[in-house]
Amino acid sequence: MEIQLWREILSPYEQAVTELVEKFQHLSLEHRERGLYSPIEQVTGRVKSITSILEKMKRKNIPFEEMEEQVEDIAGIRIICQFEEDIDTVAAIIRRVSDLIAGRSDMEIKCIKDYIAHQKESGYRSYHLVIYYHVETLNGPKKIQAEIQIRTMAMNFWATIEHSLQYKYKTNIPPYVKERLANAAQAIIALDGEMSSVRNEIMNAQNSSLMQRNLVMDILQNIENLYQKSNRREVEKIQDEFYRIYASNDLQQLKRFHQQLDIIAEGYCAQAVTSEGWDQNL
Ligand code: 0O2
Repeated sequence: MEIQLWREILSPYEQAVTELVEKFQHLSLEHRERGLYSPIEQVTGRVKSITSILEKMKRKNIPFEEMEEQVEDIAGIRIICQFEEDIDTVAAIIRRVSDLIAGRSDMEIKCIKDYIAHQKESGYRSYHLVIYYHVETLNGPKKIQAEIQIRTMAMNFWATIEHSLQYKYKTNIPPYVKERLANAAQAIIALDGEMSSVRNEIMNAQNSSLMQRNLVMDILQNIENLYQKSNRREVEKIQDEFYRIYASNDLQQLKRFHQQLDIIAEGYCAQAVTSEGWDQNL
């Protein structure tokens, strides 16, 4: 058997994890920057440890030559959502990205394992997509596999605890602990259901606080721009007015103030262009 150069084998997987985590984090940021609710709460990734790869190969009787095809989760991405409905949204985004540009996409779905519709015997629930992902390496392009796990915060809580117990007890989790875990899994289903039932209220509250944050940032930026171009006294008055409205916690008033400030800023902009024109004509 050839010597296994693990660092070389795993390097493209490390690259894939870094790139994929960044892609999904960017997607989440884009939502927030546009003042939209993001279905992605948190993204993490890891390359499976060598012992964990070897352990899986032993358990599933996988020969070395087939490791990269059969161990599908060497690169693993975990996307945590607030609500169960968000899981479908994220999965749909991944399906769209891989379908939309089929043939040109750097991502292609190999298979889906829906452990939410089909909960595992252990009580584990999560939505898995195994994808093929293209990375550029020093030796040229390489197509590798990555597993994307999508789950709610509550599902993640359960899975994290259960996973650590698997380490403690190996495969022999005592029956009374198994039963407790099964009960906890039921409680997680109920919790996710409860949270979904107040999803609209929670989303509205989150959206308005996000909108307020974006408005405030925009207003402060506008005030700073005005400070460069106009009379200091006038800008001070505008700033005082902003702090007064901000303290009143009235989102509608804040929106109106934002619009007025935009008009003032445009006025200054037009003035600057005209005076530049004058300067050139002189
Ligand atoms: P780690 O530590 O996460 O890297 P399997 O036969 O179940 O081991 P399979 O069929 O190749 O694996 O893929 P599957 O079922 O999609 O599982 C891969 C990963 O899903 C696991 O990785 C876990 O992260 C998670 N998972 C699957 N089943 C369970 C479960 O019952 N409990 C918990 N907590 N997590 C689960 P690994 O291999 O465990 O390693």
